[in-house]
Amino acid sequence: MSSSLPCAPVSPEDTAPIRHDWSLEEARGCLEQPFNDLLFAAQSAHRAHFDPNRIQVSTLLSIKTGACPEDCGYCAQSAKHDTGLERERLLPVDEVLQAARAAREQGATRFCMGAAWRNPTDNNLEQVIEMVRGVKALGLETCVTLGMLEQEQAQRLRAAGLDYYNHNLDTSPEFYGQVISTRTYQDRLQTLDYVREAGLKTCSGGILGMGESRRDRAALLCQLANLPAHPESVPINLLVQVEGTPLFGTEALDPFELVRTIATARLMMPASYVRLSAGRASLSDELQALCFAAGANSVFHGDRLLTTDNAEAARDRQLFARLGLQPEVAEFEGRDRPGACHKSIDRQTSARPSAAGE
Ligand code: SAM
Ligand code: DTB
Ligand code: SF4
Repeated sequence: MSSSLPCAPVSPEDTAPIRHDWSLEEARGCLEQPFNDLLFAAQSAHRAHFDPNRIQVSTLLSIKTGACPEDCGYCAQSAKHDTGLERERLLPVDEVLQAARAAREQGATRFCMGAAWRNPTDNNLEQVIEMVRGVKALGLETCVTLGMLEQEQAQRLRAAGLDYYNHNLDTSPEFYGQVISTRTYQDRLQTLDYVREAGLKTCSGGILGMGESRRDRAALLCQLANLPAHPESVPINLLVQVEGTPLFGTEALDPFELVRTIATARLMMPASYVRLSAGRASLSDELQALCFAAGANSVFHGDRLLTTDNAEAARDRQLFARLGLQPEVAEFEGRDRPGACHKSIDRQTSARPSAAGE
């Protein structure tokens, strides 16, 4: 049937608008709708802002492992839990650069460095800045996750050329106190403010499967989507249960809840990368494919995460090939290399001055 209406081009903002006024009821409504309706809506939003067959690939390295003073109930690295983890000092810069070179050879475009700190000292920061400079010089995007920052520390990282800062809200404000007692939700939001105001890109998401409710998952997504700018990258971690942590033995999450949460994150933050993050090693290929169909378009690639195993790199390569997923290609000096394709970046650089959160 033909329509008499003029056929106007549809912009991504029309089909999948960027909003910052999500109510908890709306978020829950998205999460709870029939699975097929949710997936259809999420796919439409994904296609409005991205090439759905491209995947962003990051590699993670623990630059300082264990003996963390925080008591996060999920974490192998807290000094408060007996997980048998060996404490390690901050890695030397050349070792980090060697790992970054290997990651680049494996096709990573971003190199993420994680440290088991409550917050970095200024001396720690100086050493991390050296790593950031070295990794950037290899043509990789840089991301670090170092715990809470002071305003000036965020500015120093930006001045050194850091691209992303990872700082997760993890769960809803209401459930947070049941998982972590050594810092508050407000502390996390404050660091996110400093990071954004310093001009860094934000990577912030959460963990599913910690015994939280669907309401908590909806509330986490509301917190992220109602920030002044959407995090450019939203990692959705599935709890990796580590023996010796308080959350070890938590009842496993219904895997469809993971898919639903990814789809809802895609709907609420349509121009952001949604990363299917920790927990992938335990997912079947079919479940991962459902997560990609629901709008996940980024992963950690490489055999290890920080202290636990990731999905094996060889298995990833086979899975991407079977699904026709193309890893994104790195950008240099703000220009796309031939073959690089990212609808959202193209649009943002031509029409919109800042990234996902406008
Ligand atoms: N210490 C810094 C901090 O907490 O911000 C940075 C490192 S910390 C390990 C980074 C993130 O990893 C946490 O915020 C949490 O979301 C995630 N994470 C840690 N342990 C995890 C686990 N066992 N399963 C899933 N995600 C985990
Ligand atoms: C994020 O959201 N997930 C990564 C990264 N940011 C730093 C960490 C996952 C850690 C998984 C448990 C571990 O290996 O210790
Ligand atoms: Fe420390 Fe980060 Fe682990 Fe919490 S999540 S215990 S802050 S390393």
